[in-house]
Amino acid sequence: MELYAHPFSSYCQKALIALYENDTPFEFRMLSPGDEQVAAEFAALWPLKRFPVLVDEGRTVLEASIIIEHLGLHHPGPVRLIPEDARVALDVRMMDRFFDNYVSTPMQKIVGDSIRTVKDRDRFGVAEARTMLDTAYRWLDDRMTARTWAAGDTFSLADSAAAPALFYADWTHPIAGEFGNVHAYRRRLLARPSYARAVDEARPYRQLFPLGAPDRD
Ligand SMILES: N[C@@H](CCC(=O)N[C@@H](CS)C(=O)NCC(=O)O)C(=O)O
Repeated sequence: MELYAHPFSSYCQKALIALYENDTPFEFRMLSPGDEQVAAEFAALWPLKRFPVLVDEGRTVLEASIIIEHLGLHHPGPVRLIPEDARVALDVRMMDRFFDNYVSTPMQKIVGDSIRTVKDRDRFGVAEARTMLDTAYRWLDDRMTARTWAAGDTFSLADSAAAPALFYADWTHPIAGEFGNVHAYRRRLLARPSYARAVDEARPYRQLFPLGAPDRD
């Protein structure tokens, strides 16, 4: 398998967690600026140019969640990120959508806006994104009161989405101190060996963070 990705990208880290959880072998096709060969392969695979993209025996798999579903179906390992019980899996997928849509998306909005020229900035959209993050943090804090992982006691797809989402969201729009359950959950995610590895591999690229990476994590 080949993964077109960059180590500092949040959605790539989401897919890498799944690969690292089961030590699944793959070739990292690094999307680094200046590597025109990889860039051309990637653009041919997916004209929308959103990463990660997985290629498995000629099949192109788009979207981090679907890559994780694909790995669970075609390359299962001891760690199952999608529970076999379909009812439990539904809760996992619901939380996966929560982290993508209501944490990662507003985080990306704020970060993306910061690299626009001043005249192209979207103040209204950024304010909306900050409000969405505050509401999402509050809801999640309540949800995590008695949980270790997002969908219960077992690490899952939802936690693979949560780890980079909360990692970068806290850098972008800090999680308020009152949300102790979210902070504790973020710490658990950072201590998970698969995510700790992804974070370590991305350390050399921290200067890419447009808002300035804080000196922690
Ligand atoms: N819905 C996609 C989102 C992927 C995504 O937004 N990736 C970012 C990197 S974290 C990207 O491709 N950015 C490049 C761009 O926006 O041009 C997924 O779940 O994989």
